[in-house]
Amino acid sequence: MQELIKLKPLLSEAKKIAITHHYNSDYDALGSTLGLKHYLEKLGHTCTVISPNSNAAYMNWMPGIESVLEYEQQKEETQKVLDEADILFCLDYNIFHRTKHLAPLLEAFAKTKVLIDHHLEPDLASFDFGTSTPSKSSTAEMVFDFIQDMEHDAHLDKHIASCLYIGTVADTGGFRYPSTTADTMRMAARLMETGINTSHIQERAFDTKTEANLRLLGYVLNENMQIFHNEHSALIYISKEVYKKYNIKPGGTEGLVNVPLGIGNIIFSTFMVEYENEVKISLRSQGSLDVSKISKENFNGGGHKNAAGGRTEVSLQETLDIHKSILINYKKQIETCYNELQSAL
Ligand SMILES: [Mn+2]
Repeated sequence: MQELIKLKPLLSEAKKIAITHHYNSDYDALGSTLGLKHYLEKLGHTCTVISPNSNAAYMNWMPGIESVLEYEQQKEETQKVLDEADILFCLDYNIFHRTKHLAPLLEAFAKTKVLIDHHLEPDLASFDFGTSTPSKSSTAEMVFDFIQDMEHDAHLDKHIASCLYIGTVADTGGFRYPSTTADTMRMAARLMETGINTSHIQERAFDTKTEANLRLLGYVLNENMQIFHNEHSALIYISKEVYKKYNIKPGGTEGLVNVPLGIGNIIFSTFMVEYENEVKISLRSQGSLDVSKISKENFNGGGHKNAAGGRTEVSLQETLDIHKSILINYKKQIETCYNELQSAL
């Protein structure tokens, strides 16, 4: 894979460009892809953002979202865009299977493939150009860096800025996670200078709860949250029955995994949802505790050091048993990490 900036000559004349992100989009996935689209269109290219599946309705405020193709609903249109595209951009994922059913189409794409991503363990051999930097706060920040490296700062406008801003805010937990750097803050300042209303953007982005969401939160915190004070750990789980009873929509449990970290001595949080044939798991940690490693070793998953996902194909009860064994097997590491955090600052 060649450096991203080596792509510059290819972008010197108008191209047809397809831009993709991972399955079940989040604000960084859509913010980075739409931000890149708005930028590349200013250079005269024709761009289409392709989402592997439907995007949550609460994201419909994003500039350009109405033009996004959703593969699972628009298979023929997607195939046509990919057939005609000269360049395929892959953002906020680094291996094709993260796009699920869209993956075979992307693997078959025979022209230039470009990676921009910040997850661990990239499949570099699949891409011609790109950048893979796990220390970066967000893919949105990497798109900003690309625009700077192209010496196109003057092209930044409100549409590009809104998209990149919300992607970064979401992936840094509001500039809170350790991936937030001085560069991240300088970028935020530059994006604000375009005139975007950051306060309004965050209200539109995050004040999206429904009454059912809040009642579900009340229920699971009361009934299905376990706190293991000695292990500095917490667990929340949702069974199939509860999922149905509260009529949970995709994205409706977003952020629940972070809630127990609000307890001062909790630094490791696990969240499980039981579906028909699988249990999906989200893991969060603070400090040096590497949950992407824990997920890889126990839940067939991966992600970032402090935020990872995984899944099992066994019952919820068996998955809860795996969690029990994690608390035993990693107790020392969790303890060490907790002590580091106590002595920090
Ligand atoms: Mn991201």
